[in-house]
Amino acid sequence: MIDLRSDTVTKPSPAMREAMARADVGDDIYGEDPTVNRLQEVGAALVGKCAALFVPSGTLGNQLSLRAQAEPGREVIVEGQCHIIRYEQGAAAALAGVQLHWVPGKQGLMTAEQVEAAVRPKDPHSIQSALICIENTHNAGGGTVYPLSTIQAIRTVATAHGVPMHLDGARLFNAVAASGVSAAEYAQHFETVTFCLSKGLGAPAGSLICTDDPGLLVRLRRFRRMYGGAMRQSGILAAAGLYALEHNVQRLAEDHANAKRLAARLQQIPDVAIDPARVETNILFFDVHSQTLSVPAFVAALKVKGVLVNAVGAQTCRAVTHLDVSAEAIEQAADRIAQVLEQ
Ligand code: TLP
Repeated sequence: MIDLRSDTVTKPSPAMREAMARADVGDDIYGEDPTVNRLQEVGAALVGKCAALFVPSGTLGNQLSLRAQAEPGREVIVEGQCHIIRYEQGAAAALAGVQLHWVPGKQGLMTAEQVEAAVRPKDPHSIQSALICIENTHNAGGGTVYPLSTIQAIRTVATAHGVPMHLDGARLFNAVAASGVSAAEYAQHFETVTFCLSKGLGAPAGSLICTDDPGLLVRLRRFRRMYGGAMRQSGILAAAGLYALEHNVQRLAEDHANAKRLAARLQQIPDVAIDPARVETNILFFDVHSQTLSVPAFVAALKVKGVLVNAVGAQTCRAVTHLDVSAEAIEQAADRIAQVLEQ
């Protein structure tokens, strides 16, 4: 099966499993797991922050960052198609008690002018803006990469209004691989930065929330416990994360090349609409305009042929490349997509 539904589907390699089996562990709620501590140090250093907190998922990383920086009844500025809005089960409202103020982005990217317009005035009637969130790369936008200059401009707005910033960097290292901008260059503009170990980096679970603020770290740790995300001998998972950071960051460019390869092949198929120029990283969206197959029927027929993609709209599918899909498998997937649509 060639699984292109997401880069979350990667399985730990034998070498990663070996690192997990060998991990030295302790009770992380006492701060005594040496492997978790090491991962937190390495991860924080990678993004140029002082400290990091290991959490089980990217969703929890986002939600703790919201909860720790925005009081209930405050407003968080986000882009309209971001993961926090679409895929976190309303947690911002249900758990953090914040109101999301969404800005319509272009392929997921907001401008500084839009963010400036979204910040509420500090008057006695207005709700107060507590946090600005950016997603880089932007998942629903098509794996789009924020230009550093846009982030800098949004930061200038945030600083002028005294509003902190959070980066949902679930795929931050994909942005790094595509742009050549370092993780630290991106991260310096944010109070909190999350990145996932369990997507293109290939670990089975885990994300890090990175920050320079020791007070914020205490709050994040307390809310992690409140939300049920504090773990005990989690060094077994952290060892996978360390392995991922050591071995799987540099190779992300291969996934981007595979996504571009797939886009080029899909462009040749008459019933498929795709703009290969919009494929910046490892996520691609394509439209299916078949006279005979609806998108769900296309996805089902493709599954029978051994290829999985996600239907994400009436006409639209998402395919994501990752370390368990080779260039050869990408060619096979393209062949099978063409066959299904020809039949
Ligand atoms: N994205 C998943 C699904 O939840 C949609 C995927 O298959 O792409 N931020 C961003 C930008 C993400 O894309 C995701 C996962 C998360 C946060 C949450 O990570 P997890 O799944 O670890 O909670």
